[in-house]
Amino acid sequence: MEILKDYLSATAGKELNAEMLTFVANINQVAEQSPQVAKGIIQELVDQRSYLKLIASENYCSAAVQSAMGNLLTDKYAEGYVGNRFYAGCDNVDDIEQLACEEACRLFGAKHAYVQPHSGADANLVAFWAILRKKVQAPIMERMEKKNLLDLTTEEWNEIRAELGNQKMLGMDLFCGGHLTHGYRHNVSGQMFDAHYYYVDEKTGILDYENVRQRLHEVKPLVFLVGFSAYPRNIDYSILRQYADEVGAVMMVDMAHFAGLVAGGALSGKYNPVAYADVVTSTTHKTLRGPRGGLVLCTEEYAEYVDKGCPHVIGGPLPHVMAAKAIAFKEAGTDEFKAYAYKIIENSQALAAALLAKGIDVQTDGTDNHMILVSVDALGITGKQAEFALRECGLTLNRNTMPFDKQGPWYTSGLRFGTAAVTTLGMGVAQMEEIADIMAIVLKSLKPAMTKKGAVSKANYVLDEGIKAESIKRVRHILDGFVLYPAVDTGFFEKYF
Ligand code: DSN
Repeated sequence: MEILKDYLSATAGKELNAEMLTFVANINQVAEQSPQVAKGIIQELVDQRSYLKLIASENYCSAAVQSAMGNLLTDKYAEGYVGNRFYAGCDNVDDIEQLACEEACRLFGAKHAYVQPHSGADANLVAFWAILRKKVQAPIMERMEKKNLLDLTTEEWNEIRAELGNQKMLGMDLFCGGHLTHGYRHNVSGQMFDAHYYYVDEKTGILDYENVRQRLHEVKPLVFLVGFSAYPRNIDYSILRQYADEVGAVMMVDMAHFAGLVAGGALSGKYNPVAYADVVTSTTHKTLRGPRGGLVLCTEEYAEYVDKGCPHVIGGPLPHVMAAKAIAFKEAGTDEFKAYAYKIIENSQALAAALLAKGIDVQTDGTDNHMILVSVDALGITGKQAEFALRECGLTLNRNTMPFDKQGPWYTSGLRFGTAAVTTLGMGVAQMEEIADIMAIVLKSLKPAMTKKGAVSKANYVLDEGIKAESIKRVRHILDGFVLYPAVDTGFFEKYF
């Protein structure tokens, strides 16, 4: 393909557009091997520019983060950790990983950081295993006066395995906003641990601290897991730390969703989990706006165990992604990012308030973070119908279970959405009010379809064509003012694919 050559000749003598040139060069290389893949990349950009990205767990990372990820660092194996590798030639990866760890510690005020996990789920597994090894395996080994697992007899080994598999975890119930990896039976975490749950208040949807304390005293877990993937309110980690100490539990917080709000200082003091937890896990691509990946922060007590994440739990680290994490952590330490973190919350509160004013059932009557939960139950539709209809109307978000949801995790009664991505695009309160208006009109107009057998469908729906056309027009009008990666002209590629 002649894409790069054509671009260079079309722009000869004109001012350099470095971002477009980089994009063209990358697409040119990809297209030479696979035009289909190149087409998919461009189409994804076209689509992301055409829909309002309201998925609470997504964002748009910087061009620098993307460039750090897309290079020859991917070719290097680096099992082990900085200075302790199972492969030769890791000097540069050592430097990059060390830098990323230092940036993460600086950003979050953490004692120790581990930047290898490939995802938030991996980060949680690394953390679980570190806690189990430190709190269960190490004391038994000491009693047995053994230093190496390979020196154990079969009986000793089985004793340790049985003890490791006999530990309790207390986490937030999945339907109340917890995550699959917080002990849900279908997830390995629910099989690794004897998992127990705490719940939000059925009426208010807000965490009931006294109930959490009671559950801690009933269960007496090894791991007290705090954090969520669908909860719109602040959590006071200082109180939960006291409760954890009352029963001697290890306090672990999964801040995957709100790490960017912590990094930017919008969640601070008692709302900053890093100051209180023993171990904190996160993703790096949600509000934190970095590459897709995971992160573990911990006290010195767990550092040597967490550092063994690879090879004990996960496979070879991704050096290119660690490089991108180093960039993202640095970006998140800037004043610009701080303003961004506050703006995310201002926008989500404006969106929630506007929806409430239009009679939409916003859970907990608002939000303290980037996320809004809405129940569509009273509208006579399911979350699945609402999600699909809104997507047809130009809004991308996801259905979500509500606390004590009667529709189950497939159809659900609710929606979850957030403002991290649209805030990155530069949108503000005026756009949130416009989005709320579009959403409310679509949701209120939606009717469930009937099945062939005459029952009310939970999946299919009737969407008024006029409302759909008008919503798309309004969405595109908003997006026209906030173009994603504006330096890139996707129209240039039309003739090639
Ligand atoms: N996929 C992430 C989320 O959307 O919250 C976590 O699983």
